Amino acid sequence: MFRRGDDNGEEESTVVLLNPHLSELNGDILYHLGLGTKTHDLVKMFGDVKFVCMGGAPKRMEHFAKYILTELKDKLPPGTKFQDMQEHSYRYSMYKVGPILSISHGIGVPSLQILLHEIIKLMYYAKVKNPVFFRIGTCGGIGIKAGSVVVSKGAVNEMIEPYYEQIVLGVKMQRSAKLDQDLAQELLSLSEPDDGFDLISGQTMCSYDFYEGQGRCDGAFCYFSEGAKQEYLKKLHDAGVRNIEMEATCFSALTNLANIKAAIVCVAFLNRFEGDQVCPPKNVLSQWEVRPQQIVARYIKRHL
Ligand code: R2B
Ligand code: URA
Repeated sequence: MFRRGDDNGEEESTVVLLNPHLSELNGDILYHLGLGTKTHDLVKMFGDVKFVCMGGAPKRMEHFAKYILTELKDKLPPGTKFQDMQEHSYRYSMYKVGPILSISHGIGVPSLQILLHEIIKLMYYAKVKNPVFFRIGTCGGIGIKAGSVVVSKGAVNEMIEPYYEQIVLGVKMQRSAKLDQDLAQELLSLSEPDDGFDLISGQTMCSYDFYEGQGRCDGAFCYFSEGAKQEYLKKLHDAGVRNIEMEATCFSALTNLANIKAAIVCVAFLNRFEGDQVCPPKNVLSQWEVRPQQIVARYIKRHL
């Protein structure tokens, strides 16, 4: 394990970096974030961060940052403003509201994984203590009502195996796709009677594809029958899977590896037993997208 030297008497970050090569670098460039240890005072810019919230779409994460500012007004340090960090970020949209970072990760594991490498290093260089990471996203539900919100117990891959597999130097590496169970339980407890939606606990299946990989029959290609699809969805359901999305295994595995508390909260746009197409109009989907944000905002409010 590599921990940064405590050269100026300040406390170290609690984020674990497992890369011994980093100590040999003459400064580290976080290329996709447009930040660097030599060019930016990362402790000053990000040292106060406590919560890192990620989601696929840039607009959603901008909305979340603004939403959190109004929701948590009384809890945030006086003078806290909405900061658009776009000028720094090269590929991802990034917003900061006091101790909360809101960042878009794009679609799928490769995009998310690059962001996670750089954000985990950022937490470390900024000497952040005990950050909590959230993915607030969208998904397809399995046997649940459209509009329901799923708090993930853990993640599985398309073979229903509880790990994230990556090929490194031509060798398959398997990393456990674990999430913090206490955090998940606490999020579930934040449901309120007049929320108007169900908050559900379940395993999350992560696919590398939106179409065939998620057992959809409406992609450009499909070589299986509707019956085979239903059978696969039933197999997932029997294994405790309640939703399908495209980042969960990587998100769980890398936060777990870095010893970062993390949770995934996603709203289901449809029940996959009933179809493949996302049918609700945009305004309905936009309203639903706020639901995971509401739950995470309640958690942050409680812990600020
Ligand atoms: C859910 O929705 C996106 C695909 O439409 C993807 O990022 C995901 O995980
Ligand atoms: N996102 C997914 O990955 N799948 C869905 O079915 C809906 C949203």
